[in-house]
Amino acid sequence: MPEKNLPGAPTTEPVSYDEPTTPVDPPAPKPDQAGPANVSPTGADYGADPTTNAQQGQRLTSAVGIPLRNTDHSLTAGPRGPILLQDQHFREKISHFDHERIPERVVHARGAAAHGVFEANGAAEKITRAAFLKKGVKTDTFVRFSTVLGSRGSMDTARDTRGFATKFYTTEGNYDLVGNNIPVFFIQDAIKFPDVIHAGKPHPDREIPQAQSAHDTFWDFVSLHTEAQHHTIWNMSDRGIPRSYRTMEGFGVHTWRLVNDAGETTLVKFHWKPRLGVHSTTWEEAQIAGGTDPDFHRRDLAVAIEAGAHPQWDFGVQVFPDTEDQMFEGIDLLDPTKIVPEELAPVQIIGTMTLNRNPINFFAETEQVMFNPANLVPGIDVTYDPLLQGRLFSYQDTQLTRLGGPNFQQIPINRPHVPVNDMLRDGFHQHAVHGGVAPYHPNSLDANNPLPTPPEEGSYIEVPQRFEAVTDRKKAATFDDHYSQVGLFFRSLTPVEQEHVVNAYTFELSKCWDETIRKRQLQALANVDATLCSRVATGLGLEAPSPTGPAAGTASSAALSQLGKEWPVDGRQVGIIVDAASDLAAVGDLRSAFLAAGVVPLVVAPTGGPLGDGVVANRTWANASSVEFDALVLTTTAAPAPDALVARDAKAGQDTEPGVDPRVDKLLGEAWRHAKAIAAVPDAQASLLAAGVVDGAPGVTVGGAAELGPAVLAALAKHRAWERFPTAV
Ligand code: HDE
Repeated sequence: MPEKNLPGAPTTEPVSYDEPTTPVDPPAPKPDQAGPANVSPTGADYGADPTTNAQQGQRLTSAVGIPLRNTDHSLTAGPRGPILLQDQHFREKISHFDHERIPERVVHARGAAAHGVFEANGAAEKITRAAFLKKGVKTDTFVRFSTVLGSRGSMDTARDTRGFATKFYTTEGNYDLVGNNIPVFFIQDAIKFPDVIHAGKPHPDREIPQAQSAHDTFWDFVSLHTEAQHHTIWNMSDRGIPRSYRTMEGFGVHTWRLVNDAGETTLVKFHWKPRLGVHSTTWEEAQIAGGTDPDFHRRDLAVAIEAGAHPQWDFGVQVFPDTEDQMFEGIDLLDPTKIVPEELAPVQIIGTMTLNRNPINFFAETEQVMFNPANLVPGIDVTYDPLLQGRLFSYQDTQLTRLGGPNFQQIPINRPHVPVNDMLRDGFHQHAVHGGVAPYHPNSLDANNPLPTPPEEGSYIEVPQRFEAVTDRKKAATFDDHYSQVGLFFRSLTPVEQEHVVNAYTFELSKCWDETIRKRQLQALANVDATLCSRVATGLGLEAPSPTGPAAGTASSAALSQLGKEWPVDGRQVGIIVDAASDLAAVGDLRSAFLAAGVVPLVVAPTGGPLGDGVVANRTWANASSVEFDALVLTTTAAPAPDALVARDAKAGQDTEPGVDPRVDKLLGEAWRHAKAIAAVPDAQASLLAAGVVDGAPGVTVGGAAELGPAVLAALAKHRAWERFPTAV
């Protein structure tokens, strides 16, 4: 290398350079204006879909792809020596584990989810231009059901409101309908949300009770904020303890505004109507399930979908004219503590959703999914319900902490199923490798990309609204009636449902230590319904106060009761109790009959294992719990050996009575108390009686094996035999 060409080197001879003889185009101003290719310089495909970047290949690697020889032993100085700091595999594995948990949702922490498909029937085409509501359009959905108050590990069957949040992956982007199984809310203004949640969550000193409303702070809040009384009576009803996520209604709660192609607007309330009907557990059943199977609802949903009993909901709207005052039949449509009875505005079905696929990974999908009522597609707009207005801020905001930064929309479950071209950049956990130099608008360097969509080509347009108002902190007088619809709800229930409401209030208030709270809540009940108040007061041993407001009305709404119809039995579970004396061939036939009807038969035997005639024990008498079954069939006496009985009774100084094994006795006794169908072969009649089951009572059948299947299916279609229990009214 001649030294003369080095810059700054002393030169003794003139330096010669090669000059270009032909002019060339200047290079592109910046090569990074082009989007980066997804292919490595050596031609390896990095994979366009990051979900495939995990678990590729068969061999264990580190997070950066280094093949590992061993993940069972850390690198130590000798077999009994200390672990070396240089063990990168150890540090990476433990450090990642240390950070595996993210904050749980501040509310609705406990949930379960499933994928599905929504198909529109076209009935909404006249009132909305939303593409996913056009006739025959099928849209992917992801639904997360949840409780509100409990922590992530709390029991499913707590008395609580249930979340019913649906993400529609439409061709116009994601639309989230973030609803509940109760059509009204505790409060009328979003600014009260932290207050009601602080009151409902466990007490801050000892952090108890978990996932319950039966405590002082909750009842302190709802008795002081009488607007909460409507939501509270729904909680105290059977709606607060659903049998299954599959048997819950869903409600959008707020009034929403739909816009059609002509720009005309309509107000609507959204409803999900379960094809399986609305069903609940009994209170005792909910409590037993909370102990024996805290995952009761989560398991039920997953098992039903796995078994092919895909739950379905019809999606409907109540429709109201978009008048200036946004009132309908005297009801302020902007007040989220009010329903519009279905008699005044029927629910019109606009499509059907089927949940047909369980998530592959709970954390990646169910935990990381985010919903936001502000994710709206063209054709759906908001109203000025003050609760909704606050929600439009809260959901985007909460994810910053929960999902750790502003890029949560890039998480696979949250991504839309359409192309995205935003100008959001950088931030924690950025997964996109954005090309170009001009993430601003307008620009000339990227040819003004991305281009806005003109309104006539389908961009989102906020409905123009005129305002003339004086700012203040107060609610409209039309929000003031806190009682009449609470009474409407109570009056619309059947006597047995009313009995459950009375029992729930009595139980919950009896758990309040402070008598002032109990009395204040009784005062609210006096304003709702005199009978309800006096029955709860009797249970609490307190005086029933007189109403302080206007006299209760007399109207009722049939749609508010859960009972009185027959529904499909898909995915219900029947326990068939057997032992060595059972006719196993008949049991096999019974199983087949149940399976053919879409019902899951579970054989409950003294021990596990194959029993003969192709019948296998699914549960044992010891590990089965009555709450797993919607009905029981007893195919044997299930009596303990006579010797044991005689010995027991002799010890107690009694004559020997027919007995039933205590484990089976418990199953039958609970099924009886929970109003479930019970069937038995004639030989087992004495065992039924011994367990306290009344032969011939509603929902109880004794008969030949061929009769039992149809009898149980008929009883299951009614959900429960509530007639077994006399009510106080
Ligand atoms: Fe929510 N709510 N909410 N809520 N909500 C959340 O968002 C909030 C309300 C509902 O499965 C949070 O991502 C405010 C009504 C469901 O991921 C949070 C107010 C209704 C879910 C939040 C309400 C709901 C949430 C917590 C009063 C029924 C679970 C985690 C204005 C129409 C969604 C999250 C899921 C979750 C705020 C009231 C339904 C904190 C401020 C009314 C189903 O953002």
